[in-house]
Amino acid sequence: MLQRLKRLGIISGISTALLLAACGGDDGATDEGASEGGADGDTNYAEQMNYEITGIEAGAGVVKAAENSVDEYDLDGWEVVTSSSGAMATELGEKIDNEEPIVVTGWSPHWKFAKYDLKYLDDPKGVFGDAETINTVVREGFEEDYPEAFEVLDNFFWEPEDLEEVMLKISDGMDPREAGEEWIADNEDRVAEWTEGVDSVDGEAIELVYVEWDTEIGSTNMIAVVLEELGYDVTVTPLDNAVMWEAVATGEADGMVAAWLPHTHGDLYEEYKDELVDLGPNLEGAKIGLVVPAYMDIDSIEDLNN
Ligand code: PBE
Repeated sequence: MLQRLKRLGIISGISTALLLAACGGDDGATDEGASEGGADGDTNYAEQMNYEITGIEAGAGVVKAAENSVDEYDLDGWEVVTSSSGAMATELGEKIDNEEPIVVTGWSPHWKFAKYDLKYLDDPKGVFGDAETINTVVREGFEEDYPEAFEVLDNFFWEPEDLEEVMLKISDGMDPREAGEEWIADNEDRVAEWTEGVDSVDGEAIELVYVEWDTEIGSTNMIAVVLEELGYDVTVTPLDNAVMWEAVATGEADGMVAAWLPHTHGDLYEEYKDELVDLGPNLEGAKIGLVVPAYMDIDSIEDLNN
């Protein structure tokens, strides 16, 4: 990861703490709440979960929102433990195999809802926001430099079910590029809506950035294949969330299809909106929140306190 960031020349923009958090995870400081009150012998969900919300990458908007929810709902002793999207999914699967309780920072679209019986916890205070869109964002000057690619990215719009199809293929073990290729082959009409009348090009290089979230692995690789079929030479580079935004704002990268708005990445959008070009939603009806297995006997974030 470091090497990639250095190559992009923007390493100074992120703190060591953030990097450590993004690469490491549990710092061991999460046991406090769990040891309190254990004396009465009856274990409740909170104790079984060690007062831990299973998070993903430290820079993710859903992690920030989960941390806010701990404050807003006065979740005493609770902590959001960061790791990676992959580690979260593995832990979710393991807990479900044993029918044990777990709370994760979740989002849709996501293959986990097709694979497991899950539910969002109600969020009466609205800490996680409402429905989100996923927007396409490019650097300033991209339209002038790459008018054909600009047109395709501007036209790019699909349904949550489309992205879910790609994500399911990848979660079943398919290489992300191959999953994109297969989806494109099965959805020629949809892709034609984005590419019709757009001229082919001759191997011009484009760099798309993303974060290794399941949604973004799926969407970024799919649209990269569409651009490659038009003749572009596309590189896709995974970064930390804040660095992804910075890379497009500074023009180090050409664009991304991973801007969750208005809430999840609202702070980053505010910071960079004057330095980048927002092409609007490529998907509508996305959502973030706290997610638990359906067999858990709670319905609201407020219930985590009991
Ligand atoms: N996510 C997936 C990201 C946006 C896309 C919900 C994990 C986030 O929380 O920032």
